[in-house]
Amino acid sequence: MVSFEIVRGDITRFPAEVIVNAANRYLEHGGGVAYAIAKAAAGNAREYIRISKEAMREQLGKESIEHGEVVVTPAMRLERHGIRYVIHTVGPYCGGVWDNDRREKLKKAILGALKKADELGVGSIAFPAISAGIYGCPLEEVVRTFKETVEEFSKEAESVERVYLVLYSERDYRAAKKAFDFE
Ligand code: AR6
Repeated sequence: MVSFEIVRGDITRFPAEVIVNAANRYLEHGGGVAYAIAKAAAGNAREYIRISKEAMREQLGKESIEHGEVVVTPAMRLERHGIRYVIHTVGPYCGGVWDNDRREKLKKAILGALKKADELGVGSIAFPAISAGIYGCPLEEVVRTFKETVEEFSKEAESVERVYLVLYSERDYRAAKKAFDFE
């Protein structure tokens, strides 16, 4: 059984073995949670961007990733919180618009990270609200898509037992809880 919980917090210090980054295709961690993770992990975001791009070349043999593809980087300074890996995944850009295509892309992004966590043999994984920030997807839809995707994944999960969705602001946390309980 896989549990799914919505919590409030800062993902850069959340004690899960894997934390997920809401990245862009080029792993240029310039803003949002990506910048926060990069800075907290390496001390300097530019250094973590270099490490991420190198990992992308090694793991995928290319310079950009598609929805569903993921890249793993070491936790570095985040290890002090019990974090072992960072998995980078890319959600859809919405700009306020939501449709089936975006839902599918977000599903792929979430599922890609969950499967990679299983491959790494970890028990816990924490996600930020992928695409609900700079990419402008409606938070309620993002929460719903998380719930659906984790349910689907739980049928095939091997090592992963606990999945967390970490909301940064109190407002987002409340809205996410509401959307989740409503389902
Ligand atoms: N802990 C948890 N959640 C956070 C944190 C944190 N420390 N900081 C922000 N969030 P975003 P996106 C929340 O914009 O929409 C970047 O530049 C935030 O409040 O980070 O997928 C990438 O490089 C929001 O709810 O990701 C891409 O170019 C959620 O994390 C682009 O932004 C996601 O917001 C990706 O945009």
